[in-house]
Amino acid sequence: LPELQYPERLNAAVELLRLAAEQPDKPALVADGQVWTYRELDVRSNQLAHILRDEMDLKPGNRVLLHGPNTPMLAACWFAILKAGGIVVSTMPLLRGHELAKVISKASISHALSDVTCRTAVHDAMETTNSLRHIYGFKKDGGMLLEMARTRPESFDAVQTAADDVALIAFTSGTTGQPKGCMHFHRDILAICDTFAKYILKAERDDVFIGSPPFAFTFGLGVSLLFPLRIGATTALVENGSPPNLAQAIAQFGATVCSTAPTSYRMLASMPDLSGLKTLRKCVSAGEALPAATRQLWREKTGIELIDGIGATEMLHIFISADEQEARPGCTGKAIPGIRACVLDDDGQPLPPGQAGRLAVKGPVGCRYLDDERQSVYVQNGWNITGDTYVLTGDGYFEYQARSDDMIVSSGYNIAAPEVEGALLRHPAVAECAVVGLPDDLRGQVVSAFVVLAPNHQPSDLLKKELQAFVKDEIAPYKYPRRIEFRSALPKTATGKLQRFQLRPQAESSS
Ligand code: 3UK
Repeated sequence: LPELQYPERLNAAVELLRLAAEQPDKPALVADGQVWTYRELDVRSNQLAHILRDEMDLKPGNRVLLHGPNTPMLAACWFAILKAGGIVVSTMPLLRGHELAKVISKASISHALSDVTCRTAVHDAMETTNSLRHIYGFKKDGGMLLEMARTRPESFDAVQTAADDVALIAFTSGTTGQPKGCMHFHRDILAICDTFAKYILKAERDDVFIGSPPFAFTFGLGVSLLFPLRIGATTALVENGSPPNLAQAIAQFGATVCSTAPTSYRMLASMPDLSGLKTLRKCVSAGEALPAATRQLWREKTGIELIDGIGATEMLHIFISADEQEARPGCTGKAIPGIRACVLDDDGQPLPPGQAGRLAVKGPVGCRYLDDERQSVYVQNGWNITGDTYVLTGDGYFEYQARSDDMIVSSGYNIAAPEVEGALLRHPAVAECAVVGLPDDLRGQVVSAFVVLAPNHQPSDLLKKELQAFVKDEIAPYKYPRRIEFRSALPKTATGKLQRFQLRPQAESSS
């Protein structure tokens, strides 16, 4: 793609704020009680960059921890760090001290900018790490740090980084074990805007973006910061993206483009009154497989066809997707423009359409782990092996099966956990569920479901039988869960994904 030919010298923060000159008074960021125009975002991030360089002694290439919920100030700091030549390391707002400490030492972090609401965790982390030298706190509307910044010059000579200098280190959410740090370049930040956002999402300048995932999850960074600013749109930032909050904020800001996870769409759709969502026109679902039932439910309730897309921290953002016209239930979509994708067997040979195998992708952005040992597992012969099992159809659609480690082999049958979950979710008594293969002498593994019941449903043996019969009716009978256990909650990552490995007997710490 011609748009992916970036100049050798490129600072993503400067590029993303280019439209500030053209539309200085247009709101770039809105949040509860705050409106930041394009000019303000540009000027404040320049002033903050002065503080980073002059007060905090930031040198190009230093790694800066950015910690807090999505707020205008967090966004301004993100731009300031890149303008000053630093590398952004965003962390999930709810991380505890010991989890932050791991990130700080793995990424050799020297500086931190933290929302005061999460400062305790940063201070706890400092006690066990020694690389961190400078910490500044800020309030969501700026606080002292912004007061200080306001006294600095309004312009800043942004560091002329190379297009392939590292701009950010993103940590995976640990769906299968320990979080891993992934490095991405300045050009990668623009590349995701100029591929997925440009060709699949196709939002416009008048759009108001909103979403639940924090910037620390690259899904959220893209949909709530990079995509809207790249096209000069407005983004509404929410600190807590739970479905009720998100619904309230959509109505408050008149949001038109919403991004969140499948479970969240399911919960939004079950609200008694959906009139607050009427401004929405485009909705992106990512993070986990989108059950066909959720796609259908959302379309029935809102008239909107979800844009499903599979992305990964390793790939920065979405690489297989389909717009509203091309969407096909049960399929994630096709390789997006600029990306090549195929399905490989265990020896790395391409499989013909119709056969399940390992998804492999290649494009402008790829995996670069901080630690080298994992690199050769994810990247093989130049292909990124995402750890997902897919079937490629004859006409180029990728049909999701499961995370490769969530394929269950029972009595010689291959069963994809998400398919069984999808069937269970169609039963009204099921609010949430997770399916795993538990070791079994007879069958090797036995399909086992952990079910969270919807309000007004009580656990009973009778209900177990009913659910089993229900699944047998919905999908091939051999896939039904022979074991069912009721739980009040399921183990999840900070990004809200199921941690199925926690439900298996010994938690593995691999990949
Ligand atoms: C799974 C999906 C089926 C899949 C992400 C959009 O989720 C993101 O990144 P993570 O590193 O996890 C990656 C893994 O999550 N997955 C994500 N989306 C889908 N599975 N259908 C989907 N639509 O196993 C993948 O390998 O946390 C998503 C943008 C940026 C991201 N980082």
